[in-house]
Amino acid sequence: MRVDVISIFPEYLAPLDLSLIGKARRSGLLDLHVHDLRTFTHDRHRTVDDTPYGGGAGMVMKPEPWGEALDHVADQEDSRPILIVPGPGGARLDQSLARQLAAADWLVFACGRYEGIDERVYDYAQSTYDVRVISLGDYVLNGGEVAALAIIEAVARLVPGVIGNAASLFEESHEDGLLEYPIYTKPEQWQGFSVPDVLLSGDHGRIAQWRHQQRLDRTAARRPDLLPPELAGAPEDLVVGV
Ligand code: 6GU
Repeated sequence: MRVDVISIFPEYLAPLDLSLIGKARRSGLLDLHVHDLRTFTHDRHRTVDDTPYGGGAGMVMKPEPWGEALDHVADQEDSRPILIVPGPGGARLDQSLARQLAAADWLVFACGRYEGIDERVYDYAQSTYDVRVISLGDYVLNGGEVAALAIIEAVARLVPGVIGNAASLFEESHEDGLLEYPIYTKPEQWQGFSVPDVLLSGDHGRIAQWRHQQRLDRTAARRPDLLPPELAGAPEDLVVGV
């Protein structure tokens, strides 16, 4: 998969050299390029923002540097990349969208700052890109960079080969609509807290049943919105709090 990120703070993307994503880059599974938006300015101050037409607070990112940056990136190959613009006004990222994005050959991230990017950039980009505005959730970050990091991590780990143990991708929260069960390792006793007996029983049937119940309980307690409708109003012995 190819990934390009355009930002006025390319240093924000430095963590993409670390851990599994860094390894995927070095192995060639992930072809990642970070571009400095200011490269595409032509004035002495390398200006990327200006005041909003119609008035209002804050500054707006100017269209010209974005137009040039998007042309420069898309010029490098001839397929139609997905352009992801991270922003609180976008469609919420979830595991199913991450899976959809992981199937793409090429993602480009346009990280906005200030109040956002001049709206005409979205219109202009449509001719070359499949444009998607994506949000992490209902709160506001200062810019798209941290969101791009999160989206890239959520997506890249689903690209075949990026995670060594592919089985670990199936047994995790949000893969089948329930949160994950609690996990324990040695020692058996720690700070007066014990590992639940059932996990030491060797009875795999009971363990599987216990884990499933834990998943239901946790989901009911922490994320009732995720519970399937047939369990949402279930009696307390089925979904009790954690
Ligand atoms: Cl994707 N961007 C920004 N700037 N703020 C956000 C967000 C994204 N998701 C939630 N808040």
